[in-house]
Amino acid sequence: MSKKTALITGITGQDGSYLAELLLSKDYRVVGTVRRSSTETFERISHIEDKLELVQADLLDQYSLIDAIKKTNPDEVYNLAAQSFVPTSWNQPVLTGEFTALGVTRIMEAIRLVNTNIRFYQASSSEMFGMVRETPQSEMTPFYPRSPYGVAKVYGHYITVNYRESYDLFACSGILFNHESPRRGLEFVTRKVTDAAARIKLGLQKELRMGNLDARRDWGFAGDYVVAMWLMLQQDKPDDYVISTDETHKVEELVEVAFARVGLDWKEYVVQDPKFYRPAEVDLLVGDSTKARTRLGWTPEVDFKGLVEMMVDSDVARWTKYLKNGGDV
Ligand code: NAP
Ligand code: F7E
Repeated sequence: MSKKTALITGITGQDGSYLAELLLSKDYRVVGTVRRSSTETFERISHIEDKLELVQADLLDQYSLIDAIKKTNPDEVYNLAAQSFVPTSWNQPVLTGEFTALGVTRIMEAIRLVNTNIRFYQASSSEMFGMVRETPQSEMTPFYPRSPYGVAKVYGHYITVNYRESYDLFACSGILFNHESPRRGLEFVTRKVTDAAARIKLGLQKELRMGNLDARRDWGFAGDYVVAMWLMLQQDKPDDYVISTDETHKVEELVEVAFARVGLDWKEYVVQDPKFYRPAEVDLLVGDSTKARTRLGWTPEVDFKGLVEMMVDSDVARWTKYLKNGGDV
C-alpha cells in the first residue's frame, strides 16, 4: 500500500510539531503549510525539517489553500493553524475571527472543491465552554465562550459539523482542553511559569508577575493529545470528541509545583499584576473525555505533576546551556 499523505496547517506551532513527529513515525508523507515571514519560525520542527515537505499557504488566502491541497493531494488534513492566544483576541478581534473562524471555512471550501474524500480534523477548544453551563464538560455541554477567541472557535466547530452534514465530508472537531509541553509558547501560563522558575533559580530573573491565580484548568501533555487527533481520522465515521485529562488544577497549584521542582517557595517571587487579568475570565474547566476513552481507546499518559516537572526541567536545561555558552542558546 502506498504511503498516506497528511497536510498540517500550523505545523510550526506546538501541536503541529508533535503531530508531524507522530505521523512520520507512522510512515506518513507529511506536508506542512507555512506562511511567509521576514524571519523563519521553524524552531519547533528544525529537528525533522529534512523529513517534511513545506508549502506556503495562509488561512487568509483562499487560493493558497486550494493550491496547497491540489499540489500535495493529501488523504488527511489537520487544521491546527489559528491565532491561539486568548488575550490577543481582545486586541485583534477581527483578525482572530479571520484566522480562527473564517480560516476554517476557507480550508473546508478548498477540500470541497479539490477532493471530498479528504478526511478533515478541526482544532476546536475547551474555551468554547467559557462560563461553563455544567461540570465536567462533555460533547453535550452547551457553549458559552468568553473571549473573541472562544467565539471564533465556536464558529469553527459548527462550520465543521455543518460541512459534514451538508456535503457528507469526513470532518471531525476535536474539543481539546489545554495541553502543554516544553514547546509551548512563552506567553501561555504554564510555560511562562516554568520558564520563570528556571530563570529565577539560575539568577536570571527576580520576580514573576502573574494574573488570576484562582483560575482552574484541565492541563494535559500535547504529545498525548496529537494521538487523539490522529485516532479521530482513523474511525469508520466522523464525529466530535472532548479530549482532556478529566482533572482540574488552579494556576496557583501550577506555580507551586513548578517552583518546588527547583527548590523554591513561589510566595517569595510571585507578584500579582492587574495587567495580566482578562476582561472576561474562564474560571473553571474540567473535561469528561469518556467518549474518546471508550470509542477511540485514547488515554493520556502524562499527569499534571509530570507535565509541569517535564517543562521545568527542560527550561532549566535550556538556560543552563545558555549560561555555559556565555549567553548563546
Ligand atoms: P500555536 O503554537 O500558537 O501554533 C499556531 C500555528 O498557527 C503556528 O504554526 C502559526 O504559524 C499558525 N498560523 C497562525 N496564523 C496563521 C495564518 N493566518 N495562516 C497560516 N498559519 C497560521 O498553537 P498550538 O498550541 O499548537 O494549537 C494548535 C491549534 O489547536 C490552534 O488552532 C489552537 O487554537 C488549538 N487549540 C490549542 C489548545 C492548546 O492548549 N494548545 C487547546 C485547544 C485548541 P507561525 O509559526 O507562522 O506563527
Ligand atoms: O491561560 C490564567 C489565565 O493563556 C490559562 C490556549 O491554548 O488553552 C489556552 O488558552 C489561565 C487563564 O491559556 C496569567 O487568566 C494567570 O485563566 O495559558 P493560558 P488559555 O487562555 O486557557 C485553550 C484550551 C486554547 O484553546 C487556547 O488556544 O491562566 N493566568 N496569570 C495567566 N495566563 C497567562 N497567559 N499569563 C499570566 O500571567
